[in-house]
Amino acid sequence: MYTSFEQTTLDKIIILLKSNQSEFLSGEKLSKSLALSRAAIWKNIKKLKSLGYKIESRPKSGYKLRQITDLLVPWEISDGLQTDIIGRKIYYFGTIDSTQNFALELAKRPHENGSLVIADRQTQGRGRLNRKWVSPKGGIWMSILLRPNFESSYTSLFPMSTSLALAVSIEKTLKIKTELKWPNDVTINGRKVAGILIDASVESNKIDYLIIGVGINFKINPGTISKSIKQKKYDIDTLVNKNQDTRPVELVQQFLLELEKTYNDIMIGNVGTIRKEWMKRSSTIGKNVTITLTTGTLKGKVTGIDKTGALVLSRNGTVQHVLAGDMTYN
Ligand code: BT5
Repeated sequence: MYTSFEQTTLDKIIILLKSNQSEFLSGEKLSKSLALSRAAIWKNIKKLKSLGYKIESRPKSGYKLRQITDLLVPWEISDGLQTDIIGRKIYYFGTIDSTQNFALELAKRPHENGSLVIADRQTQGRGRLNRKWVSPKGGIWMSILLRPNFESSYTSLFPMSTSLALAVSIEKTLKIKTELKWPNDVTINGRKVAGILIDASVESNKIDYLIIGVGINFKINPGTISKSIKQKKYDIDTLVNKNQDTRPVELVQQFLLELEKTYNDIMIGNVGTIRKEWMKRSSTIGKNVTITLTTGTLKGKVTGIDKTGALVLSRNGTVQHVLAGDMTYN
């Protein structure tokens, strides 16, 4: 059973406090504007403080907002969001098993499209092929449900377009240059800062829905993550260090906007731009690689990525297009 965090009183109080930041807002004014008792206002202020808002209260003057929260509560994401479809409906959880699982439940409701599921922490975050995705507090763990009416072959474009949208939004909001590693990694100096997982449901060769899962190590301790992955050493990094005071909300808003832009590009057949921008940021082109497939391994030199998002591999004078797999640099 899922209980998403829906609280309309809290966002109303925040809106009022935000628009009165130069003065104290009296409890009486708040209670009149929201038709709530003074006690109810006080209870909600307490709840907001527990969510990380810094609100000063003075007995005779009222309340004043000093600092907003770092948590990705829905009303902070919506405040200034510029998208048309993506993230217009938000489900927020403090802790969840996996945002991907909740989005899979949402997909059963035909009217849900563009919905965003986001959590502070996941207990069973997953990567591709059911691998474990470690998701402590401080990261951005989210899934987006989309219903593109595309042919199923378009599915392979989404790891490319999503990782590009993420790299661009990180550049724009945090001024950090990242590299893209095929098929789905975003790295800094070769260390993974984000991963993407696409779950697709296809019916009669058409995409019924896509769930785009995005895990971003926004402000995490890389050591804690590598310790809990019981496999060979994995290079992991964080976008923001623990003593940096950067909020994740701007990155989320920018990412949703960039994702919508690439989505629109795919819709109008403008995959060329996505491919070009992806290649510009890629750390994969020109490398000698080994690709592990479910059926075995392939070795070769990467010469590019094609217009379907497949990796173009040159080996012993032949050219091969690889749609999915795990890649390591030789
Ligand atoms: C991915 O898989 O990179 C896709 C990750 C998608 C996670 C998001 S979070 C929101 C949504 N809800 C979910 O449950 N999942 C999605 P893959 O390429 O298979 O990489 C998985 C491998 O990365 C693991 O086997 C570990 O070695 C490593 N790993 C696990 N947690 C990590 C982390 N936080 N940062 C970097 N690497 C990690």
